[in-house]
Amino acid sequence: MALDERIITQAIVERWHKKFQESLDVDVCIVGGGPAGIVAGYFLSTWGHRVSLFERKLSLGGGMWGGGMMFNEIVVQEEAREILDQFGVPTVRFTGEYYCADSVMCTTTLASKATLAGLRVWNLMSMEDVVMRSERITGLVINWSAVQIARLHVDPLSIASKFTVDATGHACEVVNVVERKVPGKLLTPSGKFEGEKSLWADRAEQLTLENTTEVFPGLYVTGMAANATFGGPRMGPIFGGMLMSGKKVAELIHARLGEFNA
Ligand code: 48F
Repeated sequence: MALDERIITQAIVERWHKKFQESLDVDVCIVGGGPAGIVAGYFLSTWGHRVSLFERKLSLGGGMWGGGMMFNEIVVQEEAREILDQFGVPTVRFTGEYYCADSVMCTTTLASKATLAGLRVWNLMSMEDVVMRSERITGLVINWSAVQIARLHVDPLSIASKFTVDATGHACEVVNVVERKVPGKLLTPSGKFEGEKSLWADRAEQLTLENTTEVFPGLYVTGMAANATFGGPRMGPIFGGMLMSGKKVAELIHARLGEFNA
C-alpha cells in the first residue's frame, strides 16, 4: 500500500477534533496527571462519569516516575497496597507494612488502566484559569502548555464541568487561581491558602486523606495539593496517601454527581 501523508494528517486532525468536541462539557475536569489525579480519573471513569484530565507535560505520572531522588522505586504502606493490587501493579513487601513497587511499572500501569477505563487525557494542555458563576466553579480555562512556556499572547479556550479537581501537586495551581481571583473565600479554616509545611511522612499521609475535600464550591483538592492547601506537611517518596486521596476524591465526587443528576 502506498501511504498518503495527507490521509495521515487528516486522520489525526479529524479524530482529535471529534474527541475534543465530545469533551466540551464533562462531569469532571481533573487538572494534573500525577498519581492522585490518575487514580481519581480511573475510579470516576470506571463508575461511568465523563472525565477529562489536563496534564501540562507530555506524559502522565507527575512525581511518580522518579521514585525518591531518581531511585526509581516507590514505597506504599499496607492500607494503600490494595489500590495497587486493584490496578494489577506488583508490589513486594520490604519489611513490616512497607511495600515497594517499581516506579516506572507503577506509573505506566496506572496511566494505562485509567485511559482504558475511559479517562480522556489532554496532555500538553495547561489550566490557566477557571470559569466561575455566582462563586461556583463551572469549568476550566485551558491553553497549550507550549503557548504558556513561550509566553505567547494567545487567548485560551474553555471547558464546562460539573466538578473540578486540583491534582497539581505542590503547586496547587487551581486553588491559587481561586485565591487570587476571590481572596479569602477558600473553605479552609482561615479562608486562605495555607501552604505546605516541611517533611513529616506519617502526619502528612494521614492529613492527605483528611484534607481531600471540597475547597471552594465545585472545586476539590487531592494529593499533595490537598495538603499544601490546608497547611499540611510534605511526605516525601511514600505514595500511599496519593493513591488513597485520588480514590477518596473520586468517591466524594461520585456521591455529589448522584445528587447533581437526580
Ligand atoms: O506532582 P504530582 O505527582 O502530584 P500528586 O499526584 O503527587 C505528588 C507526588 O508526586 C510527590 C509527593 C508525594 O509522594 O509529594 O510529589 O499530588 O503531579 C502533578 C501534575 O500536575 C501537573 C504537573 O505537570 C504534574 O504532572 N500540573 C501542574 N500544574 C498544572 C498541571 C496545570 N496548570 N495544568 C495542567 N497540569
